[in-house]
Formats: sequence, C-alpha cells, structure tokens
Amino acid sequence: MAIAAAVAIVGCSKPAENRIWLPDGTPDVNAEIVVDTTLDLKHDGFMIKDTPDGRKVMAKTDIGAMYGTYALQRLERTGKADGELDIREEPSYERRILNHWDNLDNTVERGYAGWSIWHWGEPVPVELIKEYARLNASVGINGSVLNNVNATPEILRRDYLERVAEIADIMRPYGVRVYLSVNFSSPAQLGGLPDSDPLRPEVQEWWADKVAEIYGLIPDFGGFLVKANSEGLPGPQDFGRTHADGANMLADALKPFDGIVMWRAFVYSPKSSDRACQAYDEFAPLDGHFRDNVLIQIKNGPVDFQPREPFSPLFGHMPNTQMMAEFQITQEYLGFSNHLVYLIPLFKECLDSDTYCKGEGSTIADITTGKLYPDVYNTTAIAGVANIGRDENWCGHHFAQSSWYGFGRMAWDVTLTAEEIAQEWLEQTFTSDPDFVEPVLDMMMTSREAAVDYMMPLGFHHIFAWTHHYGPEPWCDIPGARADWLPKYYHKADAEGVGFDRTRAGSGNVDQYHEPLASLYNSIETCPEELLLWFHHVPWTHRMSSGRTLWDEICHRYDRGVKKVREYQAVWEQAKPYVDVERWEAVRAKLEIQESDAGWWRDACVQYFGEFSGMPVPADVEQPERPLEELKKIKLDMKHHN
Ligand code: BDP
Repeated sequence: MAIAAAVAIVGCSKPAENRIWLPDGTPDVNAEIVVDTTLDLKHDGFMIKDTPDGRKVMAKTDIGAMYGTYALQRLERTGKADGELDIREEPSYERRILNHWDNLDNTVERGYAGWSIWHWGEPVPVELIKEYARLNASVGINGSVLNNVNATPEILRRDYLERVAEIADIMRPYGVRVYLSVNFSSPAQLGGLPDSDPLRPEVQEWWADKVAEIYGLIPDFGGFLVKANSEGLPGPQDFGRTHADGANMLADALKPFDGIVMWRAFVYSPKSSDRACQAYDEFAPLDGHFRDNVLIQIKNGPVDFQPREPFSPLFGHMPNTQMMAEFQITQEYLGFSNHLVYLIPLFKECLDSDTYCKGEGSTIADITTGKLYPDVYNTTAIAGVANIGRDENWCGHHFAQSSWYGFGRMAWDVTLTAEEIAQEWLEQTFTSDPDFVEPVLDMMMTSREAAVDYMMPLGFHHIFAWTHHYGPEPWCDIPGARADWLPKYYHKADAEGVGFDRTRAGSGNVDQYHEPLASLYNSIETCPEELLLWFHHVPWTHRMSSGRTLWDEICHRYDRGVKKVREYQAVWEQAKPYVDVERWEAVRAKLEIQESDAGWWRDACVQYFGEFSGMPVPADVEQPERPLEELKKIKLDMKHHN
C-alpha cells in the first residue's frame, strides 16, 4: 500500500495538461532584454551575455530578442544557465520552414494527427494558431507553407487569400511567415486563360497580378512552393518548357516583393528503369539556369522519404543553383503516429553526408547553408513536412513532438547533435531526472535504427503496402498499377538473391555520386552494409561482415528490430514513476501497437523472402508467428491508424 501511494504521488510530478515542451505564456527569464539595431547580428540572431550590469539578451530585431529569450529559458529549464554565459547565435538557415500538406477540406495528406489546424471554412482558431506559432518560435521555425504540395488552384482565390492573410497576421508577432503551395495550371483553371504556358505573356501577367494581390494582403508573404510535372500534377513540361522556364516565370513575378520560389525536384516517371536516377537526370542539366530567388527543394533521398536511403546525389551536382533539403517529419513511411521513431538521426545522417563535390568535407549541410558556394546563395532554407494536426497532443504520439521540435532546433543550429536535441526536449517535456532521461534518451536515439531493422534493413526500400505505406506488402502486385509504385520494382527478389542493382553493371546510379563514393558504392565489397540492397542485387549466400550469409543476416536484423521494441516497452515500464498517468498510458498503448507491427513486418518479410532464398529461418532467432497467407489478408483499417 505504502509503495503504491508513493508511486502515485511521484507519478503526478508533471501536470497532465502540459503536453508540450514549452510552459504557457511568454517566457519569463532572468535577464534584461535589449534590442539594439546597431548590433552586428545576421538573420534574427542574438547574444546572451553576463555583463557587469547583469545578464542580457541582446538582438538587433524584436524577433531576434524573442529567440534569445526562448534560448535562455531553455537553458534555465535544463539547468545550463548557472555558469557565466557568453553566447552568440545566428541561424544556420535563413528560412526554417514547415510544409503542411493540408487540404482545403481540412484533411491532411499523410497526416496522422487529425484535421488541419487551419480550420478552412470554419471560424479562424486564433488561439490555436497563436499557440502553434509560439511553439515554432520557441525552436526558431520561421515559415509555414499552409497547404498541400498537391495544390488546388482554389487556394489563390480571393476569399482564401484573405483567410491566409488573417493567419499571417496571427503568426507575424512570432516571426512565422506564410508561404503557399501553388498549382502550375492556376492561370488556366482559375484565371480562365487558354493554358498555363510559362512563356505566354498573358500567363506571366496573370501570375504578376496574382502575386501583387497577395502582397497587397500580406506584405511579408514568403513565396511559393511548387510541385510540377510530378505524380500527375501539371507543369511547364506540359508545354514543352523546362523546370527552369516554369520556376523562373514565378520567380520574376515574386522578385519585386523579395519572394522566393521553392521548386521541388521530386519527379519520376513510370517508364524509367531506375526511379532513383530521375531527379538528377532532369535537374542537373539545368544547373545555373534558375533565377537567384529560386531554390530547388530536394528530398533527402533519391526515392522517397524511406526509413533509410543514401542522400540524393543531386545535392552534389548543382553548384550554380540554390538548393534546400526537404525532410518528412510526418511518419508516412515510419509507422504513422503509432511508432516511436525520433527522426533527427535520419535528418542529420543526410545533412552530415559528404558529397565530395568540392573534395572531402563537402557536406550537404555545407552546401545548403551556403558555406560552400557563398556567391550562389542569396538565401538559405530547409523544409520539413509537418506532423501537426488538431490532436490534443498536436502530433498523434507524444514522442512525435520531438521530431517537430528537433527539426526546428536543427534548422537553427545544424551543428547540434541529434542526442543534444533529444535530451533537451526530454528534459523540458518530461523531467530532467537522470533515472528517466538516460534510458529514455537511449530509446529515442536507437529508435530510427530499430525501425529500419524491423521494416527495411540492409538497404531494402519501398516494400510497403501500395495503398497505405504502413505495413509490409513485399508481394504486392496490382495489375495495371505503375511499376515504380510496387515493392517488387524495388526489392527484385529472385532465386539467386535480392536487391536493386544500381552499379555500373546495373542502372549506373552509383555514377551520380562523386568519387570516392561512386566506386565505394559500386563494389559489393566496399558498399556500406546499411545500403547493400539499395545498390546491389546480392546472392542469398553472400558472406556479410558478421560472418553470416545475407539470408541469415536479414533474419537477424528483423529479429533485432522486434526485440528492440520490446526493450522499449520495458524502458517505458520503468519510466512510469516520472510521467503523468495520461501521457504514460498513451505512450504505453502506442508501444504495444509498435511491437505488434514490428512482428508483422518481420513475419511478413522473413517468410516472403524465404520463399526465394529457399533457406530456413536460422534457429537462433525467433521463428515467425503468423503464417504468410494470413498476413497477406490483412487489410488496414485506416481509421484506426489515422
Ligand atoms: C509521397 C507521398 C505523397 C506526396 C509525395 C510528394 O506518398 O502523398 O504527395 O510524396 O512528396 O511520398 O509530393
């Protein structure tokens, strides 16, 4: 009895209503706030200094002072403000942007946290938007693309623009600017023009007028995000023009107002023999042809936000073009909002990758922050596809908030490690008691690798169910469906082996990378094992560094992933005294789903691929529990998973 009572009291140490990393209200810090326009600080940077007159937060702009105040609050709350402070920070990226894939009917494409927070067609939720902007400000996010990249022309209608202006007014005090995704055929569909050919003067004029109208309503409007000639959306190629023709036309309209165009490089066509090659093939020849207010927005990997991909080779091949990285914070391919997967290690893996484009040490972070090509970059940016909805905990899973938080912190300071970010998030969101932080931090830090293990180890990719991208369907075959949407296109399992041959003997994709990577990836001996099946079709009996055959190693990885999730369940049991009952139970319930899903992945993949390898599941791993035929019948209830 006595023990139970003690646990109950400790269990209440955190008020249940505090569901996020930030306390309510404006930050209340122990310092004087000074805004001095003569200070030499770039892009809303700040200083925190202990002077003979006491501690000061100093900035050149009000927004800089706000960032400095949040930074100091963070230090105070994580016990790092006690010694002498002498801090100077300027953001790594000038534009730190969330991409909301929100539709005007309030659904969110690939959203797993409820309806759109913009409440289109309903009264403007002023307090909710304020809170959203405040959370962004606290981590330095300063831009939101409000609508889906699969944009409808309607967003540019006057009534929607007025609504966007209201949202912009609410977010402005927090330094968050709005941007919009636009549909390339808006001039025809909304403006009634015969077509939307970017070289047609009436089309150019239509965009110029529309942009002027937007800036009349929103003087600090950020610019446009464009998905064109991709997955059926219209674009300049419909008129025999290039991506550069399309992007430049919009850039010219935005230029007088200092607006930018973020033109996505996510393109592929059903006919290509290797989807991983296509963005490079289409965009690299256009290097140097884009206006100076265009950025090419490139997904971290060459295919599509998979649990693990090599970095997109395009990053190393457009030295005369401004580029920005796009990450997916919403877990479309990582268990929706059901799985605990902290994503900053994945994002950092990309940003820290060395492209070798200017010799050793040419990382994607160095390229996209403008460090490597300072004369090319007028502005710098980074984007994350938001995981935010109307759920009371914003993201559908309490731990999914850490990837939103972490995206902002990483965008502000790209040198922070994933671990530093996770720790500060944990300490602010739950407690700084080391008995809680140490094991839970370890769980967060290993969670991405665990997901790779139980979903797609060793370079497997896109073996998801075609319709929902949640569970495994490596067998999936849909007559008439695009080949490059089906798992078999990617895993290519046969009696000899498994994996996509992207070597020089195969699709040649390896040569889109600079040396020494091209040769490193090309050889089965030197290719990192984490990417082996991405670049090679590998015999089942191939000897891995562990001494096991490829087949045995695959089975071990799946097994390891499942067991890791069980460890997380044990960690969370131990964490119970440190977390309020409500959040503890919510995370526990999600871990239970994750454990069951991990087993589903393992059983499905091990048995399916076993039909090709013809080899038994090794005796030292857990044997599959559910027969393959049963797993093939699982039809996902999307309601449960949204
Ligand atoms: C894919 C998503 C799809 C998006 C597309 C994109 O499944 O919903 O529209 O990416 O990024 O991964 O445009």
